Amino acid sequence: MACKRGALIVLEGVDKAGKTTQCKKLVQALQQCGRPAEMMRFPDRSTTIGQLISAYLEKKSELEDHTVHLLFSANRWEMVPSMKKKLEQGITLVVDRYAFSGAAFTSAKPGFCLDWCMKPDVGLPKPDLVMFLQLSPSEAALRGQFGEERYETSVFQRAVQQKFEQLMKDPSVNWQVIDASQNIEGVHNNIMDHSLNAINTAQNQLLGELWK
Ligand code: FDM
Repeated sequence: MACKRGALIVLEGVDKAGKTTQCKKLVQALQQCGRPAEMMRFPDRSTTIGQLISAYLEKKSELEDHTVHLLFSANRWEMVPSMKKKLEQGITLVVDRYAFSGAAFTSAKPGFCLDWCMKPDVGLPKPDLVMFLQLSPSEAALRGQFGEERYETSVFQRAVQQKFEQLMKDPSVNWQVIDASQNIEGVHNNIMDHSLNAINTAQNQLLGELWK
């Protein structure tokens, strides 16, 4: 490795937990302390596959459940070459949702098991750190109404939360649970501490393969 690699850092959590706000703050704070960092999000709605997913989420189109699951995974795989390149260049990637959302959301649908849902993402770049922003359904409700997109109902979000809890039992992934009920700065400080640790550790390690 010519230079020290960047870390792959993922934020997961149920709706209203503040993932996007925290991803943005983290990238800014890392850049301000001289650590190159960029934000990514999945689904990446800018690609051809991402546009199919976006239309589905906005309920403008219907897709069979297995099909859309595989499209979400393909949307991650299509970004792998550029992700690897950036990590090799020493850029830390802060990612808003990843394969864990993929497995949790589809397996919350009737007739899907977690194991099947994880399979298409086996071998993706393995995050050095996955932070789960924890927020109880009652606290989430205090943050306002759900939006209009598919999956944005409290019943479905509770099922998703249970699937995330199952995924978090996997010791091969560096999970950290963050209390998202604190104020924005409190959550940010917590996230920043974990991220700086992960960046320092990752620079001396090879990038792993997820769920392999
Ligand atoms: N989602 C997201 C999935 O169902 N599978 C996936 O692999 C990913 C990455 O898409 F409801 C769901 C989760 C959420 C929606 O919403 C994307 P945001 O607001 O763009 O994160």
